[in-house]
Amino acid sequence: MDKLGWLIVSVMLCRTFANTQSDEEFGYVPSLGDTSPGSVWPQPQSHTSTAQTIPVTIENFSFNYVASSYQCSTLDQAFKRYQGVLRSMTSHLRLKFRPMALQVISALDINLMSLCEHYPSLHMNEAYNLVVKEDQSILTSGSVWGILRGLETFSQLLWETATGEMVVNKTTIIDHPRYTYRGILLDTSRHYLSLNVILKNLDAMAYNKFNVFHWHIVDQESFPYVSQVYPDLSRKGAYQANYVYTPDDVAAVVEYARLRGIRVVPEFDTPGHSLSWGLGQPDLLTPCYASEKPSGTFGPINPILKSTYRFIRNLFIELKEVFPDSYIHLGGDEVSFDCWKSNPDITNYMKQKNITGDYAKLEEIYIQKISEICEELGLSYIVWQEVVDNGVQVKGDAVVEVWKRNKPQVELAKVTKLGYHAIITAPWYLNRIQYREDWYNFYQYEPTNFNGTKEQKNLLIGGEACMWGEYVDGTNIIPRLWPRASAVAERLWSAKDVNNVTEATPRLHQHRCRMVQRGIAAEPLHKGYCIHDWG
Ligand code: CP6
Repeated sequence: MDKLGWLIVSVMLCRTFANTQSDEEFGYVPSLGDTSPGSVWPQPQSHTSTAQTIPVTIENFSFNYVASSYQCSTLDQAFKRYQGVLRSMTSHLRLKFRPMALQVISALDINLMSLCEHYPSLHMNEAYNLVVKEDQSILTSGSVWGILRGLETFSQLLWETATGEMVVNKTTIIDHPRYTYRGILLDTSRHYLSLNVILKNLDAMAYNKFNVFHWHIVDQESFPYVSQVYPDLSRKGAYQANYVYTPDDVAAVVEYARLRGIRVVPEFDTPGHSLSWGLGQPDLLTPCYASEKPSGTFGPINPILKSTYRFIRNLFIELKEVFPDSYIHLGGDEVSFDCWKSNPDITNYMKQKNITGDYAKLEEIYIQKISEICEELGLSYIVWQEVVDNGVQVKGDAVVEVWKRNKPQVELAKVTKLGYHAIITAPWYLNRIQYREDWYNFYQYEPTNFNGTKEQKNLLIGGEACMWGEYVDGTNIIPRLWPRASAVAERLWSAKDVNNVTEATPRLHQHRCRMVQRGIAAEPLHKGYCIHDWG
């Protein structure tokens, strides 16, 4: 045996030896628990497997359409990605020989039963069936998006034996998501995030079956979106010249997401949270007054000028071209009325409209006009809960996002009673951190625990994990999100009764290690180690 061979064997002996020693001495940590490998996260709706394992050849693994299947370039690209994922599962401990086996799995058959859709949507079908057995393994779905989810599941079923052999258990999975909207919010205004980080996060989202990237792209602090109709917005509003998203950058993000069955919903939050917009667009913001003179500071977007609505309309015409999703997020949260109150032109306008003193009504007038622009342009929209709290009537297909941590159940009951679709993010503020396993709370939150009829519960279409950008940038955002966001992923995908943290812990540990192995810098859940180390 050569030197390397001896090294491998001795390392393996050490590991075997270590596992027989006392917990104390070698740091074996029972709190993470043991679980059979090849567990799937988020847990499928139905998963049956036997103890029988079948070897898998992970080099040159092939994905083949069955004769009756539709074919699809989105899937062809996914096959290449997953070939890479499978190859990356080889550990450095892997032995170069494979025990003789009568039957090995070297291919997964694909049966796509409908035409390939180009872009994912709120109503996409993500259900799939997966059967893994010796003679034929087959993945079936009524839609390309279901095949993508099934490929992810298949990749998670493979595991490495102690002798370095890749195997899979004989398995049948029937799966579909509990909720159709499963999002992650990233905020690229408080800190700029490089394209690399955004794409890396889309990889992690795909590994967790998330399907919406809510891109909170601009806010008070900076305006990194490069607009072709209003280039001064980013020229003057970005942190610096290279901290921007050009049309090519946005197209790259949208395409990368699409290939993974992830929608990109951009948020252009108004009329509040818009300070950075004012740097590149004169007269857009309300001038605030002090002692009957303009103070030089600015407040929310000025709702009383015709130019405001011309501007928004032109911008949204562009956004409709740049972002293919049929939804846009209009924001509408946390509008401070102080500046509007100080401005005499606003006061006069409100007198004319007979709404003196009713600033929520003024906000309503603004949102109503923006809503009409969306309607005219054929854009559907999402709004933060304040919009409805302030009495605005939104469009029938609008989605209301419940974020306030104070009694979200009461808000959900109210919003759905009004007949609106809702998504929830209140329990999932991942930007907030604590020195403990805070994913327990994310995991155990039951979205349907509010007073309402069955119809009302059906109006709740999902939720989002939020990562607001005040304290994160490219250096720490990925570990802060993962694997904590995975807890949210399982809540939104798996059955209602999958909420036991004790059962989930070993699976989540395994899933975190799997993400690490795939190049996601997911932080540890607690004490312990991954078999395949980082780096
Ligand atoms: N920015 C915007 C924010 C927040 C919101 N909107 C926010 C509020 C509270 C917390 C975190 C973030 N930073 N535009 C609220 C939706 Cl804890």
